[in-house]
Amino acid sequence: MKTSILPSLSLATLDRIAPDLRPAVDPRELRPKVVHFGLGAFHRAHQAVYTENAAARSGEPWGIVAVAPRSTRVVKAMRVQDCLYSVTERHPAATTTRAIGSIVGALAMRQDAGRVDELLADPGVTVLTLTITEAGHYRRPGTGGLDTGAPEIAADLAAARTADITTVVGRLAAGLAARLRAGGAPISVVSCDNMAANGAALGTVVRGFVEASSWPDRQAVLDWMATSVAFPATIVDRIVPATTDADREAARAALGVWDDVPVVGEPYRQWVLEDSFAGPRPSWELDGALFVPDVVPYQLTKLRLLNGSHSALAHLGAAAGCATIADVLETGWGERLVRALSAEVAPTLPAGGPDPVAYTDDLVKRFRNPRIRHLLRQIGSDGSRKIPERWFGALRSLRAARARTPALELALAAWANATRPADGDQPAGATDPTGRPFGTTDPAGGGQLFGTTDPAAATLAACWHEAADHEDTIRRLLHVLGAADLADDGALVAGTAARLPALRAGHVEI
Ligand code: CS2
Repeated sequence: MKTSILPSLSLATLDRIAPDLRPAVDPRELRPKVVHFGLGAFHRAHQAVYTENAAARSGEPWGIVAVAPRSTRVVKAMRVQDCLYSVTERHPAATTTRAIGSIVGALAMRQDAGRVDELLADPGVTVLTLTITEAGHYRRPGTGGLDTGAPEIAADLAAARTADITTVVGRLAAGLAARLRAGGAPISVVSCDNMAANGAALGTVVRGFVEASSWPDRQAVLDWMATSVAFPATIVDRIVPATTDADREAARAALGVWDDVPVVGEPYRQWVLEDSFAGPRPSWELDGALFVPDVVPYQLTKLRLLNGSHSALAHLGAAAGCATIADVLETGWGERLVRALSAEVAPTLPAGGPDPVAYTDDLVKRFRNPRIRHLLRQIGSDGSRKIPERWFGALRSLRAARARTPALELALAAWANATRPADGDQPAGATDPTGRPFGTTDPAGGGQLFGTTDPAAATLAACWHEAADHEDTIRRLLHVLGAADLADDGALVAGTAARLPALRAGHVEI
């Protein structure tokens, strides 16, 4: 909340901030050449920074128009500031702040549908990037195909106008179809979400939408996508907690003007991209991005070690009463958990990626950074969409090799524990004070034991009421995640269920 009458950061006030804190390029020199979906903190602290540095170092005018799928608040706030905002890097011992100017437009997906249509059809726009979260893909658990039964997708398939489309998957499919109809210039669609084979995963759901549509030219759209739309796989990395009011105050102190949409992140950042673009792109390599023929070794290392540990720390830490990742690393078991999980999972990683031991050493340092308040609740949210990506690939390889998996079982038990309805353990058929059966938790309003949100919260909560015992609960929860094979692994289920009572009592034993 703005607490002073300081002017806002904007093109008009840029000369009030210290020259070395100003953007690396003059935003007025940039052109809209990249469209990004997902105007959150992560995009502003990651791809927007790479794009600005690439534009500054190449002299090419790569500007981003960022589209917010839902929130109009961030769009308004960005527009007030001519889309300028600051990134603060928090090192354990020092802090640096800089204004970023690579975003040249902020649009609301539905309210500004006409402008989004124009940009997606524009041959000058050759790159589309996305941060829409795992849940935003509407993948069918288990198969990864588009969940056409999800009400949002069904509604979008029936939408008469692009302004009525609410999912990014639907919006992207409709935008690509419009691009073909306007001439069909090739375009690269760059997924920046934490999923294995994220490019292919996104391509699958977008194609699934086109196939399920009633567009007369849907086959032509699919044929054109096969030749002219690239979905390179990428791996993005930077720890960026949600912005707080304290961060806004800190940005004000550093800049001397008010920034309503600052972002705060760790100093570390990484971007590895599959070198298979369909057309021109920013020279992100000038800012350290790595273009490689095969991202899989990097992707699995990051997903299984960093994100895998993150989810384990989030669910275990919540059980133990911690609030942030750095808090968990302060406990006796936090670092032990990261090291045990990494050591357990390392044999499943393909050769050609970072050394897992050195990677884990770095992770422990990054997680310990006391200046980064990364809330467990943020990381633990959408667990049903995250943990299959982060744990199940490794779990399946290890179980197939008959290896022991105690760290993953502990993590799985902690996730299961966190899916209990906030109302606590209730007998089957019990109702809450409003007369609703327990387990009909509002998916938008959290309702899980530690306040996390999850699109499957109600279904997961119901597993606790329908199950005969803890092993049965674990089996049911795994079925909700589409992991029937893991639910059939009796030793895994028993090992996981055995951990539940201690976790329920707040004890983490590792
Ligand atoms: C985190 C990630 O919220 C989460 O689930 O695990 O956002 C993580 O911080 C980033 O992937 C780091 O690159």
